[in-house]
Amino acid sequence: MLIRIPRGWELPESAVTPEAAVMGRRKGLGLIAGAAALGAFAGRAQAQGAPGAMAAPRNARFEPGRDITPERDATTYNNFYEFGGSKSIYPTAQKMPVRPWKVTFGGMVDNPATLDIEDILKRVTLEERVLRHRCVEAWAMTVPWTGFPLSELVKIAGPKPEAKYVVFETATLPAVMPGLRQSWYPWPYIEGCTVEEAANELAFVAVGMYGKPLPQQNGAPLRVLFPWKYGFKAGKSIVKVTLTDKRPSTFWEGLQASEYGFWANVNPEVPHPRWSQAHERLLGSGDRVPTKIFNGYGEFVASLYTNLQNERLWA
Ligand SMILES: Nc1nc2c(c(=O)[nH]1)N[C@H]1C(S)=C(S)[C@@H](COP(=O)(O)O)O[C@H]1N2
Ligand SMILES: [Mo]
Repeated sequence: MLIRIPRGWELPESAVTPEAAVMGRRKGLGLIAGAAALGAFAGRAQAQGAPGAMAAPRNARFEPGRDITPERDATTYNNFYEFGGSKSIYPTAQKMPVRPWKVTFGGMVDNPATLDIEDILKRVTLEERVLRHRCVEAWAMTVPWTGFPLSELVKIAGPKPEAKYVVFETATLPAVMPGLRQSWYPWPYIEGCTVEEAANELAFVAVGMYGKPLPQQNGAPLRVLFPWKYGFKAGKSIVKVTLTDKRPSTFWEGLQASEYGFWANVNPEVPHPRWSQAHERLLGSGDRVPTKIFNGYGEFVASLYTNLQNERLWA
């Protein structure tokens, strides 16, 4: 069988010019149509996910320093390519069943296991954190997430001393994910970080947002967050956590390594090959604000990289 992998310039427009596609679509969304769609989606989300609230004490250590993005914007403007290449995948994503949900822990671990999400939730302490999120496409949002430190998830697996990386694999459910038919993408969606990054207090696992269980389009029932990195590192709907001594080949790196590297730390001074990263557009208000190095989280994470100056840390 002949497998032809398209080169960067042959990729569909949605993959290579996210900015242009994004801005146009946003302007076209009528207020009334948007509100109606959201109402319908909220009803379905209630029926499928764990209903009701997901309250947890707020951790005030991570001050966002800007307004929280309206919930409606954060939950109707998404990147989740398994459901399609547009930002408006939220109606399609409602079909993904999020219970029961199992996560497999494996690789260089003391406790290889497949655990139900409910068992994982029993072993962690939930908190709320308001975190800034910066997509590589230069839009950003500020979201109150409910979840727990990534270090707690890694602890459940029990990494062996030789493990150097943590790899996260997203669900692949062809019956409900039409985007998987776009065969030029290197499915499954794999992302990863070093064990040191995973141990950093800022690395987070979200299971809720805005005081409610995560909606499907935002990565239900659990997704990772690295607030100092570009958003594509934040794998959604995780089914597998693997500890390894080899740097994983990640989804976006596999697609276009020159544009989306392994480290992907936010830096306003290192442009994407096709656009500037100096500013970002806030979902909701549409305000254009300067981007900060490490997305403003340098005090927590800069020390992770002092001995890695030869790595391509920023793109
Ligand atoms: N499985 C999966 N995870 C993913 C993506 C994706 O396409 N598939 N997109 C990433 C990108 S590019 C961003 S910016 C964030 C978007 O998260 P949000 O939709 O909750 O804002 O999810 C990340 N996680
Ligand atoms: Mo992104």
